[in-house]
Amino acid sequence: MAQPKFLLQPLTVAILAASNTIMVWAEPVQHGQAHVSLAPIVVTAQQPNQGNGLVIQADPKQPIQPIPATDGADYLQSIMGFNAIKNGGTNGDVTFRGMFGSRIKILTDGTENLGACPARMDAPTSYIQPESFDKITVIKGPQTVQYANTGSAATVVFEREPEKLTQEKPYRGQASVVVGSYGRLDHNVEAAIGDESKYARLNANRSVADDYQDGDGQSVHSNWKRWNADLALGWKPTDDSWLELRAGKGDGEAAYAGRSMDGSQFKRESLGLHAEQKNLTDVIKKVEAQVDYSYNDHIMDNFRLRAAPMTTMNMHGMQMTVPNKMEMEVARRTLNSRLAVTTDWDRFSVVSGVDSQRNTHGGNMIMYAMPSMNSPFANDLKFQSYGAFSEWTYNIDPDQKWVAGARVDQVKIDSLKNGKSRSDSNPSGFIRIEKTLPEHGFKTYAGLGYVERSPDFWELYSTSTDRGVGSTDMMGMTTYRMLDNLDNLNNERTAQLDVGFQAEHGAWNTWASAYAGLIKDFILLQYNGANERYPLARNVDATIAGAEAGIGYQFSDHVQADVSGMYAWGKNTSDDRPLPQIAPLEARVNLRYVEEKYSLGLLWRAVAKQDRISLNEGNVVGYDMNESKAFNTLALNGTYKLTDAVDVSVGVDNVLNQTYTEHLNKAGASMFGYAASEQFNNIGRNYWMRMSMKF
Ligand SMILES: [Cu+2]
Repeated sequence: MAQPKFLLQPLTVAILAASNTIMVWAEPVQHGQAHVSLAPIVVTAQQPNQGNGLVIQADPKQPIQPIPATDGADYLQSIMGFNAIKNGGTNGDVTFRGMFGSRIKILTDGTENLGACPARMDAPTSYIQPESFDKITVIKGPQTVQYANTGSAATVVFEREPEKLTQEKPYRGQASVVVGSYGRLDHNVEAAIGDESKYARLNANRSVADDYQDGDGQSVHSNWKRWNADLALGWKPTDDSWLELRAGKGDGEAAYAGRSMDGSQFKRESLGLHAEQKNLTDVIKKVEAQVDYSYNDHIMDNFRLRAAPMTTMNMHGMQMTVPNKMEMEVARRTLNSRLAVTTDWDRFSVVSGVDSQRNTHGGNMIMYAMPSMNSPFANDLKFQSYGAFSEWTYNIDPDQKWVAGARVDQVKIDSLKNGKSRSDSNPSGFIRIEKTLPEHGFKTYAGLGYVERSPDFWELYSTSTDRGVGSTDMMGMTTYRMLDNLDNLNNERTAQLDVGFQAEHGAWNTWASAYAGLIKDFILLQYNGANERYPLARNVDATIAGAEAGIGYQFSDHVQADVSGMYAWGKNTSDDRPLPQIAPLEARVNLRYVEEKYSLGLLWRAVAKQDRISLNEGNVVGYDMNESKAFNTLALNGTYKLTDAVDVSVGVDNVLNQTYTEHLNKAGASMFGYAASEQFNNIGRNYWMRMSMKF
């Protein structure tokens, strides 16, 4: 990977160091302040928010524990309901309530960037550096239809906001450095300059880490390097108009303990134009339009970040042992567009719009020891969708409202290898009631949603089927690619009930969100062992249910405690067995002491065993290989506010140096000495420090 010289690195450190020195010296001793602002905390639990438990909002510019996130999946795991299928140190693939992949819509500023790897090494979250965003919004369940191809489990939006600079303060920004065990070093800079009517903003970051060690001191193949740089040019000709042109680039490499290859390139190029006009008339409150282009170019191989496995070949009658080097380059070019209009009329607020997604995927294969197996780069699949939606909010009174929405997506998938195609019309919709009892500090909701989705790229591309046209390779293995069988999988249809509440009463706050769903034609993958190169994909019927909940108590102005938990349950009713790849019951206990200048925190994470498994079944990335054991980990954190603008946070994760693996960790690749079905372990005790400065 080409690592650019990161010129900002020494600069950031210098700025931080200099400003600290100045601020510490200049710190006046103040007494009798009318307003006491407490030190920031390391975020380890869901805070009460406006969204009554259905909509979770998080501030990605605050540190989390474990160690501040390097990608979107890391950050999301700090939110109850999320887990991840881990590959190694980074680029995990999130699950939400046991649901995986396209069931979770991951959006950055309203656009979706799927990544290119047929094995999801570059899951959508792997291209997201959370600290470059201002806000993360998670909408649980199928309870919004505002985005193309509705997510049935959740919709996650990483958002940046337009700059609000003035001539008095024509700049704004934040810089942070994370230093941690095992060579972890992150730099993040966000800097904007401009005035009331125009601005330029740069987001740049870099993150590196070496292989970590588990609690037994065993090294795990998990190092990574990545960088991102994004520039936005904004124009606000009037208070109500906003236009932003943005361009970004990034690259990285990551070692995967749980795979037979590593990711040696994760190139991203993106370009976008976003426009917004507010208050067009008394009724038309907002018109938003956006066009986003992205290009992902990913290389995976088995020799750049690890030693290639050896293979014995017969060359001119002689047995020779040679390294079996291979690599694949895969790329996806995406063009998404969206137009949405918000109208307010009497007690109705309506967001309606149209959107489209188009992307083309292609790849090559290079086998160094067997050049006859090489295939040159060629495009293989093309996706197109056009959608229209309308989402209505009807305010019955200030404390009660109905929200409902409907959308339809027209999806067309073309195999560019054989000219076959598939077309689907996918409806989705929801209705929910939200109620507030302000005198009791109580908010609640109940909603019903429905989503129909076409099999996604991975379910079509990275699977086999027992029907259709097969091909036999030189090893004598026959595989059937869905590429040739676009019609073999039915659309997956989910109907789900979502209910929840949030309450604050004196020193107590509590929240819960629960769901129960029926999934018709759930797309399930079955791994049958060595004879099949690709998992078998098929439709089954399923029932799912579960909940996330939390309770917090404020002992005093300074001492808080909370407990939160999550549980997801799924059953494959066609075969009368559990749905696979569902993380077990988990609870997190937080104790926090917050003072004006500093805070101290303790996070205890207790995870139960998972015995509801379905052997050798799973999704594109992971499958159940055994029941998993319970474990718990302890983490400590602290912050210190040097000035209003500069704070330091420190953490010790896995304080007791436990050796443990999580249910969803992938099996370690055999070349690293793992036995069959032996999962790699999580990181042992590790330390980190983050310094951040706002300017
Ligand atoms: Cu890959």
